[in-house]
Amino acid sequence: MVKSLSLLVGVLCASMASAQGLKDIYQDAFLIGSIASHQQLTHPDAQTRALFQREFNVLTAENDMKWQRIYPSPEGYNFAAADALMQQAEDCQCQVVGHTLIWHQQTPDWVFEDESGKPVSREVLLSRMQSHISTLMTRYKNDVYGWDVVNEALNEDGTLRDSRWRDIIGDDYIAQAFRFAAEADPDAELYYNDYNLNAPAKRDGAVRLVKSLLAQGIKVSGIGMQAHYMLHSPKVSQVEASIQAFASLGVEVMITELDISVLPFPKQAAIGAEISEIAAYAEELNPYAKQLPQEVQTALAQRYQDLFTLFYQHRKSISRVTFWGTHDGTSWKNNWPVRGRTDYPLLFDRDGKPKPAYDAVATVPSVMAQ
Ligand code: 9MR
Repeated sequence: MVKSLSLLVGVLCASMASAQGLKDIYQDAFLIGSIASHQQLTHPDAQTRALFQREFNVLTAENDMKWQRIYPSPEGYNFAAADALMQQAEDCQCQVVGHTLIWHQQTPDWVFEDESGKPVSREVLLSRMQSHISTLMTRYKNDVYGWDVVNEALNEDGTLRDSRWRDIIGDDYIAQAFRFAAEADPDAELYYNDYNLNAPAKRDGAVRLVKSLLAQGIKVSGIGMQAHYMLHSPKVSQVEASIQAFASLGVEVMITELDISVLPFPKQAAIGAEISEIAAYAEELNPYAKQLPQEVQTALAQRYQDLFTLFYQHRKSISRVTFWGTHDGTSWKNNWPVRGRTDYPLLFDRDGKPKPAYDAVATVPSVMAQ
């Protein structure tokens, strides 16, 4: 009797343990997020659904809320995929982050032009900006708790990037976007999101930018560090310095687009996530086309563990860690900065099975509690 009871307890504990996902393991620390690709939104499969249910408590659309997708032409909006995201989120009891309202990429030319193709005036562009922000934020007021209001507005040296937004409106386009967002949904969290924020010059640029917005009385709730990392860079200490610098502004810090490439980085491409920088394919840039060698798998697990140890140490400042992809097969890293490679940047393999990196991440809180 005693024996069978302890066996039963053992089985129950084991099944409870396997029912625990990262969202449960990190529930006292920060939200754990994933993205939903177009395919996953429009043709949701049981495996992805199960993964969302078990592992994550916050979702972001990978592409389907970007201007080009949701408002491709002046004829009107296409909300189908974004609406599907809200449904998926409800199914997995996940919260939703809106990505992204204002970006220099993926915004159709018509937004900046009049009917004859000439650039519109500052007033016209501001009014289009306001209308777009208000349309999305009003429609998803009850579903989306936080928005990437402005994405990737900085150069690597920390200065403001040239873009059609900036050319036509002026340097205050960022402030205007945040003001419009605060008006559209006063309850929503509003974020500035960018890549390479670990690099000192860009980190300083983000600090200057957000400090200046806050000084003007503009609401900024948090800074999203995208975190498209590699096995050996950036250094954990650099990431930590940025977390500390952003937290000291009094805003939330989020790791918003985490993935770790194991592939060589072509010299001609700028490290980061500038999607226009594509380098030519070469066999030597695709060394693990068939499979990932054990030692690289182990190094990836160690790298994930080191980063999550850091994130967990700074859990008071970090509100969310979102992976940019569910499993390796769907990652954008297979096609950037070189098209057609086989990369292994996430916690789940191409069959949706947890990799050693998953276990490494899952054990951080209990190891640190000892
Ligand atoms: O992962 C996204 C990829 O599928 C798209 O082709 C690309 C362009 O829209 O955007 C990728 O996601 C980017 C994100 O929206 C902003 N930060 C950089 C990400 C990787 O390029």
